[in-house]
Amino acid sequence: MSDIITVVAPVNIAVIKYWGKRDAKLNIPLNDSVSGTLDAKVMCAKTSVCVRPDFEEDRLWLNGENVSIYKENFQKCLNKIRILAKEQKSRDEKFLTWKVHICSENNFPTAAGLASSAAGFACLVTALSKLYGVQTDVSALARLGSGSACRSVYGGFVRWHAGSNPDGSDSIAKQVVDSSYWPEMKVLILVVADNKKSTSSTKGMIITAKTSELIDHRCRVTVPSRVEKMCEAIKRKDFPTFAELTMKDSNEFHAVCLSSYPPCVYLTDVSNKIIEIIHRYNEMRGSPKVAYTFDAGPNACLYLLEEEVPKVISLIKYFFPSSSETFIKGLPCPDLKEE
Ligand code: 2P0
Repeated sequence: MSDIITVVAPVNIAVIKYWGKRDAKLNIPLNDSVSGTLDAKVMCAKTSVCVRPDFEEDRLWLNGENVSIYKENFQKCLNKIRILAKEQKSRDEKFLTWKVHICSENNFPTAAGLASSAAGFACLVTALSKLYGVQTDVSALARLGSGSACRSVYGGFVRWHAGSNPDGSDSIAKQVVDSSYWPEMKVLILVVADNKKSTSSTKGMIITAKTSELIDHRCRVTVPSRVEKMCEAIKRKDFPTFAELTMKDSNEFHAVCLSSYPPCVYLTDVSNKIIEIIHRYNEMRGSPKVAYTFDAGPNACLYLLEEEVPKVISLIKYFFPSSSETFIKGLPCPDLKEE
């Protein structure tokens, strides 16, 4: 006898960034963040989970490679779900003693600043919750694996509320608008480099929290007002305001990273060139038509309305003639689904 559940989860790209933790064990962030969820057909993780009485140990495969499941973030998710299943008596005791096998793959570069852990953990906890039959806020479970994963459990635009409870019970994601609300909104990913980044987000956040003199100002002053303005701009479908807030937040996030000691440097000359090109393009057009944002890596995510897509692709091709295969087009995505 066996039970197999397969789930697909999309990547999300933050427009107001998460950076820094109030509680590192529970992945409770210092600030709220907001993201758009991409079309799972374009960039997604796919995870299958299975329990069987004859499995001898819990095991995990990532992109075809057998890796240790005993990493802290996997254990946090798995243990929490097994505890919930026991408390809720959602499965019989025998089932809970069986070992689980987990198989996950991405259809995009892993750990290159393209939010692979977000999609991966959103998938993992959704699949495990179904397998074990637990009733809970899946975004809070995903957060235990990787903070930004809590935003990937919903489509459209999503806000992760930092919350104030010490146990993280109110540190959950909520949908701002669903994927059908602003269908003209598109995302282009420009893959500048698909190799693994030098400082992981988890490590970078620790360095920043310990050493940056700017992070406190960001979390107390800039982000709280920016998050409210961003949610309003999304609800109003006000692209110029959305774009300005997105670019300012990306720039401030990277300034905070650079203010860490040693500095966390994620942008490259090509990233900076893209920033310059987008500003020149927006100036020429008289108002923001494209917004760039960069995560903990050099790849650019461009938010823009559908009518701008061909023009912006031509623009990028003009400045980077060999870049034809580096575009990934993303679209707003419906909620996470089981296959
Ligand atoms: C974000 N990033 O809001 C920000 C912007 C990267 C830059 O969330 O330690 O992989 O697992 O909670 O979620 C990446 O951080 O970090 C991230 P952990 P995570 O998307």
